Amino acid sequence: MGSIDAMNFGDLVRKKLQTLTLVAAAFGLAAVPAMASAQEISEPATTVNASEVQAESVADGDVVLDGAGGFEHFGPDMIKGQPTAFEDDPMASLTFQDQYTSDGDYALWMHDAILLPVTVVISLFVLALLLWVVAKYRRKKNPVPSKTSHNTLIEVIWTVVPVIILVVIAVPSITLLARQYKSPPEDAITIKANGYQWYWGYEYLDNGGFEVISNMLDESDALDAGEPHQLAVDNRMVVPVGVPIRLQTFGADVIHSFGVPSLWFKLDAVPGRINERVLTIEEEGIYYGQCMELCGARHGYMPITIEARSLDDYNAWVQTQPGGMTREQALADEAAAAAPEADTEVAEEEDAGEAEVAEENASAAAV
Ligand SMILES: [Cu+2]
Repeated sequence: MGSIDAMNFGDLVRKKLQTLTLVAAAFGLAAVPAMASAQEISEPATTVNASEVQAESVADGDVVLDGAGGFEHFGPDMIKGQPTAFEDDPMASLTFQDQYTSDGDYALWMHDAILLPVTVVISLFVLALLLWVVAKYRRKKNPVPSKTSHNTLIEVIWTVVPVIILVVIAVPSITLLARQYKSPPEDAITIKANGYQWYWGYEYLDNGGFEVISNMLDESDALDAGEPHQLAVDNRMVVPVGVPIRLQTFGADVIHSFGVPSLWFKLDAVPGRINERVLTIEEEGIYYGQCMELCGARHGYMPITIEARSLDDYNAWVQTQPGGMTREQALADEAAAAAPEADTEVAEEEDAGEAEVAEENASAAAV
């Protein structure tokens, strides 16, 4: 008899634990990570242009010209987004990197102020319940177990409370999702990150269409430069700060993923389609990321280094690149490319007019 009653109480406790497990699983769903907003666009013709530029710059043997044209890259003192080793700072190594975008600030706040406290409180609550059951209802202390199988009040509570918790989490969670899906404004600067096996190429579509090929530095070069090995690259992705960037990703061979934790940015780079998300960096600095989709043998050796600079510095850097021009110059070029047709037409008309005059003169002379 006693053992059957004990099973009933055990079922009750098990039921409660199942509910809590469901709640914990639901948290995982509520906190859906950054998602790729995908647009099915066919690969634009600019790639051909870019590979030409690439071939050119490789032929020059002087790929990205550090310090060329008076432009100086940031030194290691400007490193802001990078992982922390446990040995250096155990607490910092356990949590997210400092955030340098407004989405990142929001996500970090949601984690620190909502998710983590809720998780901690629920975990402690379940632990306390377990300890309480183990201590109070052990066989020695409680030889005749209770026959309780239902308790309406407690069942209502353990249904309603998790629902309230989920609703509280859903509000900031959906807000964060919506923020990440926001389309870039029309005047955003377009930069396309191409994932190759195994390096990145950054195409500056609004600045002349050149492509910067970025490879990982080997250990001695990285340490000489004062940068972390396996994150430092030879040619950085230079971007303007405080300006919305229309960051597109594309996989040139297999699926890669462009991920920079301190900028709250992760977007898959898929062959045959362009993914796009807006990125606005708040502070000048150097931010490290990595390919975040297993893409082959050297997947672990295709880091990302973003150097965020003032718009003036960015424009200066752009002009040190083969075929690089500021957006104003690029727009002026476009306008000029459209204009000559009109000029030629006018010139042809003038020529025709002159010929007519000459003919008239000739016939007059003949008379
Ligand atoms: Cu990759």
